[in-house]
Amino acid sequence: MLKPRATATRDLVSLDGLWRFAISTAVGERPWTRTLDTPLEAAVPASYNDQFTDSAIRDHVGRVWYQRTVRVPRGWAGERVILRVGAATHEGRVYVDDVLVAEHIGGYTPFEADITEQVGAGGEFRLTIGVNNELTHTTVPPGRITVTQDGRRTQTHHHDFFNYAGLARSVQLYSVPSVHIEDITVVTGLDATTGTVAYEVETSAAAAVRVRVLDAAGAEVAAADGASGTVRIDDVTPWRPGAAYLYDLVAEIVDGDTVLDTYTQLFGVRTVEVRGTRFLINGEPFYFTGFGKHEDTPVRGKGHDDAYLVHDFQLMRWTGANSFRTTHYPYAEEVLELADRQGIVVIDETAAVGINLAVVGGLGGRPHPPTYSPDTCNDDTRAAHAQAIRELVARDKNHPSVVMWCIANEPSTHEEGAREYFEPLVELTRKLDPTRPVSHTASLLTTFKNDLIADLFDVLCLNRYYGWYIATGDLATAETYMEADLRGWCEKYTKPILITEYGADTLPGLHSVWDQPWTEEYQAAYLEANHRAFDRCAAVVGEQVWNFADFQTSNGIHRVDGNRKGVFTRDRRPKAAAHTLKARWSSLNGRKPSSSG
Ligand code: BDP
Repeated sequence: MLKPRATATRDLVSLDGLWRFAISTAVGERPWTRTLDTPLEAAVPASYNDQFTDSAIRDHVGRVWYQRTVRVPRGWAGERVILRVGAATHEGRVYVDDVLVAEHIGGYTPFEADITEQVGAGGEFRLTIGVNNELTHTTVPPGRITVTQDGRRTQTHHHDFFNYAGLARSVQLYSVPSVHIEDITVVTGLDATTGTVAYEVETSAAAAVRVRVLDAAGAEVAAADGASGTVRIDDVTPWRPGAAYLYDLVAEIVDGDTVLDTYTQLFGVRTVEVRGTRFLINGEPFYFTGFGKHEDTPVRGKGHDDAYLVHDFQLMRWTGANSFRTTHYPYAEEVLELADRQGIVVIDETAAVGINLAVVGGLGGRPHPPTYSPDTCNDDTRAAHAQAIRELVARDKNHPSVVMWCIANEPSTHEEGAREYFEPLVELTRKLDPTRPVSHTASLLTTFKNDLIADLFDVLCLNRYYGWYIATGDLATAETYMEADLRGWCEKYTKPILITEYGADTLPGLHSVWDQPWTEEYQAAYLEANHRAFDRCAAVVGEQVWNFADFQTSNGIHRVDGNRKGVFTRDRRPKAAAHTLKARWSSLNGRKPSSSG
């Protein structure tokens, strides 16, 4: 799926700004058929929850309505008019005047509607988008709605981050010519100093296609005729972690000398491969340093914000981080584009977080409902999960920064049904993209002894909290547990191990000379104890701390104004641990610590 761009044959209009806004209980039936009768306006892009002071809005479970008037540019006669919603969390319905033009399930991937038949160049229309934040056992992520004694509906789910909802990414209107490019896929290879670029251009109707490859200076380095093929770039400059280099693939639909449509797809030439216990980028072993993150900022919630994006990348670079995981859902496309340009390595995750009812039983393994059953995660959940994978790969397949798919965070992997649930999803991911490794992350409840699915995946991604949820405050024990855990996996599998989460809640300004959880010193010492264990295991190919910054959660007794495992505060000030990471990571430069055993 192409990201809309203004090109010589396409125009793009942003519909961001203030929209009329109401929750469903505040307006009558079929509110799209008239001007929304509401005193409220909400900013787009942003989650709506924290924009208002009314808890009935913040905690609303169900649909909300956004509306604005849109004028189609007068020069668009004869063009196709497409409306694109960057994300409607978790389900969206789009109306142009009285007509339903699009419906989409899944809160973090874009969707479009061709509204050419409903609108006219120069004309105005009423655009209404209904967004529903409900999570059920057949959505991704899953959740459950219950009704309180006084009749209020409440939402529960098996992830800790706040269920921010609304239109958190841009809404855009764009034009394309009647015969146009619908999609482009680029797969690159490296053959010594030559880059290979296999490309495929999909068009809306049979048409003559030509492509040109331009280097970063704009010089043409390859060209070909035809909608698919392979071109070669001599003396290629590969895309490397920390040293990004991007080429343009200029695709054109031509009729003789006339260019009917043109779209430029950026790409980088790089390879990714898992060999034995190593993770190779361009044939060289890569050691991940970085974070699990969230799209989370005050007031905006999960709303995309370019200033935070730039600042977060600056801070990551400052710590010496070379990578992050899009925990726990696909991030805005702008994030991946900046990662492409800055050479930051990305593990791209679906929104499948919390496919796990064993967490209800806790670490003590108390009885809990089965995760995989007709009444819990079932065939419909898996179908929604499959669709989430399809949409993720369709959107992000061309980003050189994306080196691995992560199809689920901390699912239940030891219960009956886990293998039946995951095997087809792994197969699907590999079919959609044979070039990238596939992973999921394993929670503390998944051990090398009880796990039923690890062999299906390429990399063992472990989320481990020794010294926090286990051996709390006892870092000596935590270190031995961590090491024993790693050794267990190493003995069973010949696969790279990536620590995708480890972290400790920390209140900035709280200090102690002793190993006291919640203090800044403890967070730093916790990380160091874990690092010592990682460095003793040769199969460890990287470490991503949980979390980059403090983030908002649902209310809960072990959360103080959110999850405080951030190395930075929610307003991006460093805790002491940021300096600990900077000292370790700055010198590594993508290589494994030399002391490694
Ligand atoms: C992990 C989850 C992550 C949580 C974290 C925590 O993957 O989303 O925020 O635990 O408890 O299990 O801090």
